[in-house]
Amino acid sequence: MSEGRFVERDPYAPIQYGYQVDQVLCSGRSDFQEYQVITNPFFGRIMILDGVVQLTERDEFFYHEMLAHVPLHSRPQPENVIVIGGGDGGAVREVVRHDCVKNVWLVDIDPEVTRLSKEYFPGVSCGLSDPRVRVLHEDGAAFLRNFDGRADLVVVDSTDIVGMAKVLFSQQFFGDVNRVLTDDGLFVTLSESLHFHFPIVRDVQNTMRDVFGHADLYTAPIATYGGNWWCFAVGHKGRGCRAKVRPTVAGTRYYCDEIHSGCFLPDFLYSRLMDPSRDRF
Ligand code: AG3
Repeated sequence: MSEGRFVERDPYAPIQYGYQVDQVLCSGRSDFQEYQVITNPFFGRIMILDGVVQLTERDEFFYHEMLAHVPLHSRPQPENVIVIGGGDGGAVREVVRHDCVKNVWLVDIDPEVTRLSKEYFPGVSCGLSDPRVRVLHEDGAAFLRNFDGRADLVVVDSTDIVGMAKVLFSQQFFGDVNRVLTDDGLFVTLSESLHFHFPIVRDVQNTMRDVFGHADLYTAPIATYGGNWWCFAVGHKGRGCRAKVRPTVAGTRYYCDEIHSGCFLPDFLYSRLMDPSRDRF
């Protein structure tokens, strides 16, 4: 970071985003990754891990709301939720808006992310103090392998699909998720951008189909993630999450009935995505 400017090192994007830096609030290295918290006049505070923007005060809620509320509103009474990654607490903040949820396990390998979020992003980390939430700093893949309960929803909120996050997109990890899910359970994970990462999005769909039997895809506009047309991949055992079965919980700023029904990829685009001879729409 030099001369008041941060240029993102996005692993897969064909363009690079640059941000004006007003202040560097902190910068260092945890046991797992480099981190920075900076301020920008437009986005507010920004958390950066290994040179990639993870969240900004301005647009984080689009991502976190969509990650949690699309799957949760598709079930009458989800009770047990596991979030892998997401140590900042943004996804958990949305999960705990659901009164029916009884237990949330947040499993992020890096305690530093949680510490940074508590210190610099109180509006993101606030859900972590909810009594239903257990925060564990350990390997998420190992946690799932050893988990002996069942979950109605497993969410992966990781960094991009490189380095230590890669295992969270493997057939083997998906298999462990599948074992933990109830028969009507759902698995949701980030799946990069349709503009920039077409084959990656397809690969995740194919792996999900193999493991869970069914896969689906919904999207949301995220200002700060490369490609912007951001994907959420859903693995399920027969009943997906297209139908919303409960009124919207209080407190959302983006998610609502219209967004739920409009966020899934239309069939004509989905079939192009899944056509193995294509690498773009
Ligand atoms: N998890 C998704 C980060 C993806 C960032 N990618 C990028 N900027 N190219 C973020 C964690 C927030 N809870």
